[in-house]
Amino acid sequence: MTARRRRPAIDLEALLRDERAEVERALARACEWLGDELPDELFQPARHAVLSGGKRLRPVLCVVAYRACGGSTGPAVYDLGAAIELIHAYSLMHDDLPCMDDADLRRGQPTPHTLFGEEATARAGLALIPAASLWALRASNALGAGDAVSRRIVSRLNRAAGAGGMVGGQALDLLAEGRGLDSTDLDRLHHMKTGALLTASLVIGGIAAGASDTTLDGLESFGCGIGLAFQVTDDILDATEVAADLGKHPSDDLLGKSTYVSLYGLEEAMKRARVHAEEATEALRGAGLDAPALIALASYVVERRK
Ligand code: GRG
Repeated sequence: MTARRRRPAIDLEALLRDERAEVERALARACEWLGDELPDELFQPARHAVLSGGKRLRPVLCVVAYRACGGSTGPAVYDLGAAIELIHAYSLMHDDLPCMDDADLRRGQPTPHTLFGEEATARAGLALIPAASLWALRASNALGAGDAVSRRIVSRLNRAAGAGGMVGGQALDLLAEGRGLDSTDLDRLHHMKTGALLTASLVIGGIAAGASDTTLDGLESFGCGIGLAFQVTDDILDATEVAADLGKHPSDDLLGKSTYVSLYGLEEAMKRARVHAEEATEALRGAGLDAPALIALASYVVERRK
């Protein structure tokens, strides 16, 4: 008798395809609004950065967490996810500038400053920061959230993006260039630089859906786990894939940064990525959140090829 394989609970490919299609529509709406808000000199680089593809992981996490916490999906929650992606887009624009990583290729496309110039790109990136908050507020109002919930959402987005999160992590990263970091410092750096916005995406989805504190704590721990899993995997891909397949250049190794692969070696880094993803999944279960789509996304984070 042939063993029958169990059907996976979630069709990850279909989930990503469908969610990304909605996210792209929401980003197009955000860009239409940005076109009215920004002078053309700033709008062009901003639009390029926002609409140039990418995995759209942050908005997808936000929407999937929202649904897992009982929210019923409609355009407004995708707009909320798009607000988070505006912050992500600005961070990549600035990270790629000549004064930082000096990257010419991202998502298989020329980076904004190579097309629109450094000054316009730096300013357009800055313009996206307040725009993200305004767009999140608008989405939160459209979801029918009261003032207190809207405040929590916008405050969480800004805390994740700011000195205690992504900006702080980037500052640590810049200071660490050319120096070897130990595992505690490397985890701390990436917990802030990458993990804070990924975690906020989940928690914001939960807050918008009215989740309990226990559930939000579960999402928080899940986010910390997948944040580290994501970064370890990024380092593995950086070390093993060629720039043309990854769609980005230069690699962290070329930039003289400490990576999980330089710290642990390839095999051990792969093991650690899987362990972080498993711990994330356990944290969700521990909080009593039955969320197969989030668990599927935790696997995606370590199995992706880009
Ligand atoms: C100057 C201190 C200072 C701060 C400026 C530039 C900046 C603020 C922060 C950048 C932080 C940064 C680059 C975070 C991103 C980390 C990351 C994992 C990026 C790649 O994310 P993916 O793989 O990208 O989700 P896609 O292309 O799929 O959207």
